[in-house]
Amino acid sequence: RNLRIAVLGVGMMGADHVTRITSTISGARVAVVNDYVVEKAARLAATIPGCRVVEDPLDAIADPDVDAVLLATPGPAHEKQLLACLEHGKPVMCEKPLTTDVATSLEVVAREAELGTKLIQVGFMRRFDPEYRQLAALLHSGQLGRPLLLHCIHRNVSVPPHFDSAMIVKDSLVHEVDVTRFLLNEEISSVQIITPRPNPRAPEGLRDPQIALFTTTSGMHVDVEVFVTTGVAYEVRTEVVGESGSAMIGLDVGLIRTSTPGIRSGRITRTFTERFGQAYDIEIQRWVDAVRSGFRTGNYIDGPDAWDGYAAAAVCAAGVESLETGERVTVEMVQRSSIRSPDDR
Ligand code: ISE
Repeated sequence: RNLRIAVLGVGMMGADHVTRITSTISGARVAVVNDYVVEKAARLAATIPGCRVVEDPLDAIADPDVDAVLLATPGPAHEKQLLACLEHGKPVMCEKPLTTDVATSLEVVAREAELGTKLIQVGFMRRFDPEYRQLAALLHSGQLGRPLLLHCIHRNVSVPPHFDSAMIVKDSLVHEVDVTRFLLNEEISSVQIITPRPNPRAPEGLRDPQIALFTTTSGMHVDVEVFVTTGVAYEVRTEVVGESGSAMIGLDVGLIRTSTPGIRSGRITRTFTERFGQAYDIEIQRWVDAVRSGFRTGNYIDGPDAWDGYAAAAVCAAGVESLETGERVTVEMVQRSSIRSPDDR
């Protein structure tokens, strides 16, 4: 039987997932949609056979005709909704962030551990992007030697009007936090954010661009340029420098060379839904497959888990602190071994 999914929050990302599940993903359908703007949910539901609106997100989670939940609501709503998913035993794909602060992220991790079953996957989609997977495979094959450095660029055309300087850390830089942990396989131990002269085109008061410096536990260095108001293109590049070689992704997206001497030009994506469309497709298909077999095997996720969401929150909290002081800030995290499941007792 097809997995019956409730999609909570049908803004840009949620609506994109509804289309994806309806037209690309096999083995699942959108059974319920919910949004705090009820009319928006109703308009969308009317276009999908067998889909209905449930007005209260907690009722949507508890609904007996919902097998799994896709959370694309604003970050501040996640904590309550994730805890409800755990309470009702519903597998959930949670768009980042897990929650908006460290304490509540840890609370979610601990509550899930008490259940003894991982129900929560976090939507760090770059881990599913074919280019990132190639980069990870190359690095992990040892062909670059041991990694020393990561250089990253993360540029957006624009951001919504409510986007503030801390959101550049928590919503945008968070992806490089996860990429660092995924590629280097280590926790980030300190963060420093440098704020150069802001882009005059950025809204008043927005510290954009920002330069972030991470140190990992074994002393590797990561630098990131995050610049979210370029007005030009969506550009995400990552270069790994190892002891015996380097490799970069994000440069040659549909590259076209023109015949003009000295000019290299190419086609570049404008949005993250376009650049990472394939990553989202792979992410959601694998999640659906995992959840469907999970009802037999007890394993409902295939990707980053609640701990990855918590670690990202801890690094971003240090980043936001550094944004205020300009100093390097140590990341405060509990030991993973302190999170106990019933099996450990
Ligand atoms: C957005 O929320 C995302 O997740 C995108 O991947 C990122 O590029 C953008 O900066 C964020 O606002």
